[in-house]
Amino acid sequence: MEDSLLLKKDELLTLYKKMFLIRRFEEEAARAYAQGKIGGFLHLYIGQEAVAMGAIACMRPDDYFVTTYRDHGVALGRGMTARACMAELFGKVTGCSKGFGGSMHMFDRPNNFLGGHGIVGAHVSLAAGPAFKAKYMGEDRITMCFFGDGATNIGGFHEGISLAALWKLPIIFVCENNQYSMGTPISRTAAQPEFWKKAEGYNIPGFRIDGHDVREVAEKFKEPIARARRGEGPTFIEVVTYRYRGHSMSDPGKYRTAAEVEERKKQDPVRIARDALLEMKVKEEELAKIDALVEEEVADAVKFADESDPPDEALMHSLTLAKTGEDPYA
Ligand SMILES: Cc1ncc(C[n+]2csc(CCOP(=O)(O)OP(=O)(O)O)c2C)c(N)n1
Ligand SMILES: [Mg+2]
Repeated sequence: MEDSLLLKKDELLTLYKKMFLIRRFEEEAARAYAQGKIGGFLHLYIGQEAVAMGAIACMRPDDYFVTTYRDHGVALGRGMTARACMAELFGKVTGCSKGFGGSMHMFDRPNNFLGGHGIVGAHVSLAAGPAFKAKYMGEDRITMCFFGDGATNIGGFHEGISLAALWKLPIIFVCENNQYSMGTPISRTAAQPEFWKKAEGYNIPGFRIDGHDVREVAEKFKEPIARARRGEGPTFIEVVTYRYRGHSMSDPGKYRTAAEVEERKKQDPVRIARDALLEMKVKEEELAKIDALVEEEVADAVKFADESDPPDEALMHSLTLAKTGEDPYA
């Protein structure tokens, strides 16, 4: 990569810390799942951390984020506390969705993170909503919508991108191409495996980037975001990445070889960021201190989640928009 494209050391340190937090948070979540402390689904983002963090690094606090069920990375990256995120996984009242949403339904209004959605592709249409609202209200806020390679084959994706393109909405469509939809490789799902080319069907710009180096992701996101903020409409960015764990915790991963996974791990985004920092003359001891802080934060989150109470039924009945009268996009 050209020197001019590199993030400053402090920026990269911040991104490294967040990526390591996401990694360690999810490893501990997997452990808690195996211990029966987390129920339902749990889709891990391990291996894809540089996608969320590179994108988030270029956005403003008042911008919106919408993503899939593989949502802990975006939630934590956007600023949700490890405590609120872990407690949600444990189904506790102290979780970000008061324990009613679980892994797939993270939500964080203060950080403008609008979920966490379980229906493949449907959230692409939902994401066009806040983008429309921003344009309608004359705000220069962007919406960033993440979805998988598999989602580009489903109706909701096409409906959302079609209107967003027609109305030149301020939204970035981010296709996280992790090579698989559940256990099915893209060679068996996609007639057009260069997903970015789908942008052409909607007359918007599209391109593909590698998603392993957070510096490169951040660099490549800057211009599309500036373009959307100028009112020139959406961009489709395909980010090539890989998930190291199964589709969800119940996936034994028999559709790919251990050798393939090991080969992909050679491009570990967390390690790439760490190595880049060492090259920038950050001392090993400084990184060890950051790592220790992250370990503390994750251990604290697990303890907090474990010790929190589950929500009660009365709370469930009181939690309706009609009752609170709140605007979720305020
Ligand atoms: C409409 C719909 N169909 C099927 C499913 C079941 N399902 C959950 S995840 C998934 C695969 C999606 O793959 P992709 O979009 O590539 O995202 P990834 O899981 O790889 O991040 C499927 C088929 C669903 N949740 N919603
Ligand atoms: Mg996929």
